[in-house]
Amino acid sequence: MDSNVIQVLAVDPDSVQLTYRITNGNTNDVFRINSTGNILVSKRLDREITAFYTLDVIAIDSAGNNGTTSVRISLLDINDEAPMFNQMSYTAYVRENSIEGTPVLPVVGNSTVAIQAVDLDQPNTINSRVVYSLGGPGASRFNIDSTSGDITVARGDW
Ligand SMILES: [Ca+2]
Ligand SMILES: [Ca+2]
Ligand SMILES: [Ca+2]
Repeated sequence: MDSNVIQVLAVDPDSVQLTYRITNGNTNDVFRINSTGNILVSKRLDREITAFYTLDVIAIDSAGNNGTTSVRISLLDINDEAPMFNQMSYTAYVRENSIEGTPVLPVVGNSTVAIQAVDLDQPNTINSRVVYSLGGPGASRFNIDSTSGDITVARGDW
């Protein structure tokens, strides 16, 4: 925390001591500005909640005259979100004489559902890419598409 984001500097020909304030855009007070115009992180940032900030910053001299600027801050993603499945568990039914490649379709009520996990990190980056695999007893009897999550029967010789 308290890492320096940016320094804003205002110049005033007839005043040495300026006061800086963030007047707008500082959602949840995640940033603060110090007496030298440095904008610091003061709370934990989360790109998955707020990815961009536009701060209005004001510099005030001893007579109350002021100047304003705006500071745009973009949060760069880190891989801090885990994939989450759309169901806590899945149930599927497969006939015992099913041949290799038969789809294994989980059912909820009367309809089939796709096995799918979402990862809230930045879309279309490695940070949000989900790779599916199977584990546990009997996993060798089935194949899963690592990209789509679709499960099929691997061998029919039950
Ligand atoms: Ca996050
Ligand atoms: Ca992730
Ligand atoms: Ca993230």
